Amino acid sequence: MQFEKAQERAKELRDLLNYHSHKYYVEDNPEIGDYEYDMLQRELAAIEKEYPELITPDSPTQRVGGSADGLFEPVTHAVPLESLQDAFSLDEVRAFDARVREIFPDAEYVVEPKIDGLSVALEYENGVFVRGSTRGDGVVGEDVTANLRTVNSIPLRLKSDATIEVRGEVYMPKKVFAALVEEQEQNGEKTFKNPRNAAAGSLRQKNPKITASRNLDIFVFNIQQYAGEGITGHKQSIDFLKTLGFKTVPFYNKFDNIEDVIAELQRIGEIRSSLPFDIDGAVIKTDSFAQRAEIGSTSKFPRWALAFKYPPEEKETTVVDIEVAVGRTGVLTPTAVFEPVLVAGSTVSRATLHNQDYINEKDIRLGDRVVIRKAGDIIPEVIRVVSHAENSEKYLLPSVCPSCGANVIREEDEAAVRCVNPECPAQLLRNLIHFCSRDAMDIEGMGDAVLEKLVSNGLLSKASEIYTLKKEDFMTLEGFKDKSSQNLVDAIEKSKQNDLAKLVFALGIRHVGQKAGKILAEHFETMENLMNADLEKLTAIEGFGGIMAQSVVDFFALEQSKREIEALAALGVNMASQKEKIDNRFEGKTFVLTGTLPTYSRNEASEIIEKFGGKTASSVSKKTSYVLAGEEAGSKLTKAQSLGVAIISEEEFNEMIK
Ligand code: 0OX
Repeated sequence: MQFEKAQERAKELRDLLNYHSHKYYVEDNPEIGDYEYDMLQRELAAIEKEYPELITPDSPTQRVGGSADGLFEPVTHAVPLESLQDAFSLDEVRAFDARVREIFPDAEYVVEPKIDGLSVALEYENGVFVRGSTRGDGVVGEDVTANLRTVNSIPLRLKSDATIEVRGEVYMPKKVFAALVEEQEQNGEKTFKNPRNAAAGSLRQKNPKITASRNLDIFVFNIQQYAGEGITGHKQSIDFLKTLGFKTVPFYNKFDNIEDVIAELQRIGEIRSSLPFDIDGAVIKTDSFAQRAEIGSTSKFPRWALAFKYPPEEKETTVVDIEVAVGRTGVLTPTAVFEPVLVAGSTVSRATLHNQDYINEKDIRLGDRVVIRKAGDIIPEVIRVVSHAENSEKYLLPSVCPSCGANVIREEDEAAVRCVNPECPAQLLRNLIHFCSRDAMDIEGMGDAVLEKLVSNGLLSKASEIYTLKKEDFMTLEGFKDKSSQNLVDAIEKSKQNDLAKLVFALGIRHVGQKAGKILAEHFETMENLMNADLEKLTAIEGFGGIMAQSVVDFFALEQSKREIEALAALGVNMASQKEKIDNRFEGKTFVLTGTLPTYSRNEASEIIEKFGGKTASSVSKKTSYVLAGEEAGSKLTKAQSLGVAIISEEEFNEMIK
């Protein structure tokens, strides 16, 4: 990969990984599965290997596990709890074998399921459980002894008086998880996303009673420290742990060649979904301890072990429908509905198809046989089409909005198809909130809550109806009295006099912000002129881009938009720009505002400047006439000083406009 490309992609990957890592570790609410996360992490690691200069201290590849958050006492592990090197293909498994056999041609391996839970260390003194801790970053974990005691399968006393430290994986059985999620749903609580997160959340409870109620379980798979003699290999060590009373990994067969190891990996892959616990792979370990010592470890993982990760389970099914929903922003989102199938432990029947490009790329059609999987064993997705139904046609998103029937549009460079109808019920509340907001029509008191009530009571179905509301209508709303209702009616009445600029912004035309609203109002002076403007006229305006111009044309092309404007006009809303100039004392002068002014908001100051024929700009240059500076003015002030531009306070400004 070229350096510039690698640099760009590395940043993208770091941002993505940091985002998902936060979702997973901090919010306990992952959006993607471990498999996808691993793939992204690998891609980044590969780039960083090629260009080590791209490694940054905040790169997710530099993080080894999570860090303790201070709630539980730290425990420094006497023997680190190492992590495992991952492999995603059988070629990588064979390469691992080749490396081992270079040193030990007679190596033997043990294959275990890789339990998807949390690693813990358990310490026993003279056969008594004395301390249990989480893995943490492998070197320092947290003391969770009290919580681990509640796990019934952890022996509190061993069958011998051994002094020993072992490692195991605490997990939540699938059935326990299902029951817990059902209970959480019934209680209206947030549910855990998967058994691993449920186990992690349960083990880090401050109250051990809660941990106890969660029915966690454990599989022990390693001796960390033991003074006893005579144990020379892994399989033997697990047999020994069993005799001490531990619940050990359920299968750990030994093989003397890699093809048999691979057959075992495949066998485990096949029984995976029927196991009563989640696994995220299988672990291959060199059996002989003497050989392990020779083979050694890297700074991160042992070279004598490998974690083989299974790709997510895939299933075939038939697409019976494609449903299209309109979101609050007007975006149309297609969802495939298919014949229900059991994948990775639960039945699924829907998957998002994202947008038209996604559908085109995979050529998904109604009636298709498709392969689906759960990304990270959580979110269902269609991976590919197996075969099209007979006589099927390419699927196209509807050309009209399924919610309101208005024509939809697709903007250049955008994957989404959108409904821009101002009356579309799916977007109504959001549009109304915008319409009434301070920088738009500025109707004081018409906030989210009031508008929501008006909509749900059937009193509002479009913005123009705001101007038909009467005092009595407000009186029907909970909490409204005579005075508060009158205040709202007055605020609505007052907003009719707003400048055209505010109304243009209030219409919620995509890409047309407050500034563009002003430019349009000043340029066209009346709503009628604006509505009649074509693309050519619009693009000719200074400061007005092609995307904005197209968006304005699309908006006014809609019948619903025209009707809405007519209704607003008929109800007395001002449709003209009233830039009454007081005088032209600021003609040819450009002001830049910076910092917080004592009394004026930025908008108010700009309006005053414009009323005296001046202009405002966002950055300081030689052409700037004045910088109007308030408190905490930053770099603009410094720039003005260096360019010798006049800097004035609000007080001086007030003098100028007297
Ligand atoms: C598991 C599991 C995790 C011992 C040396 C490096 C990793 N989650 O089931 N880790 C290991 O091995 C350790 N084995 C396992 N079975």
